[in-house]
Amino acid sequence: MTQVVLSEIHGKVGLIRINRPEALNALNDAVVDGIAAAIDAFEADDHIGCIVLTGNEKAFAAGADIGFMKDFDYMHAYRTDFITRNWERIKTARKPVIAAVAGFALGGGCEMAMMCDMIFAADTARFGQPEIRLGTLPGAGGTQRLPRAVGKAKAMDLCLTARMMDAQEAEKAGLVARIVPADQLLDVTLDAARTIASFSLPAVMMIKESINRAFESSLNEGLLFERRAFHAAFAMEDQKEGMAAFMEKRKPAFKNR
Ligand code: DAK
Repeated sequence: MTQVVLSEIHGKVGLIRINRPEALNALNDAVVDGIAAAIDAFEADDHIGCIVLTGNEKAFAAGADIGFMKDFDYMHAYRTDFITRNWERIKTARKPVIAAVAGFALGGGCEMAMMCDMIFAADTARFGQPEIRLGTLPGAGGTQRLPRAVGKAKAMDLCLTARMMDAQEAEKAGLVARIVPADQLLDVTLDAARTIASFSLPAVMMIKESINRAFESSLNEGLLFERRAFHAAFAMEDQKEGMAAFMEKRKPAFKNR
């Protein structure tokens, strides 16, 4: 049987590939369980400092698998906690997760990319929330994360008309961190992930946690959270090492402590 999720280790970076090319990487339970299991493994591995989630050149993921869910009734969706149970694993990852998106990122695929900490897009990437066409709505965060990323006007436009947004528009709107020529997407994303993984992991995690706080709290609460984390960083050996290395004009040797 084909493995619908492949995971590889590239130095200190964990790479997860969604692998259902025949269905444009449509997301079913097996795929999302596989992604969750790969994240579990990379989170538990002290040698991994950053995770990359990608699809193939045609699709990151063209949405939740329509054939899989079309006959669900309310009680089934509610009792099995459809989407939530395994999808939330991306959100709870403490190490950074970068989505490398080429081709389609639609519906649940766009929502999954938005659950990651940032999106690197190939110039072929196309984002959209076309659920309205299916007589339903985004259900994995699209109506909440998209307006936070691109603003209300564009989120309404995308969710209500089902149109797709290309990489340029997505970058201009703030959904995407970088656009990369398609044939370089993985190399550039892995390079950025390697850079992140070369730093002190606890410092990386504190930065991720603090930035995420910006979306969960008032400015003052967020600033207080950041200040506490900053003060706590003085308890880290890596802070002593990082600052000593700067003063001594040498490369720091972080120990993730
Ligand atoms: N599900 C299942 N199969 C899919 C699929 C999908 N989302 N998208 C594509 N495929 C399959 C096609 O059926 C086709 O299979 P075969 O006919 O070859 O067997 C194959 O992938 C290739 O697709 P096409 O032949 O259609 O390829 P084209 O290049 O012509 O078109 C396309 C590409 C992306 C424009 C088109 O495939 C398309 O419109 N796909 C559907 C996109 C879509 O509507 N995505 C949103 C799905 S709904 C929830 C949370 C979240 C969600 C639901 C609930 N809860 C919390 C309850 C999320 C919902 C969604 O994501």
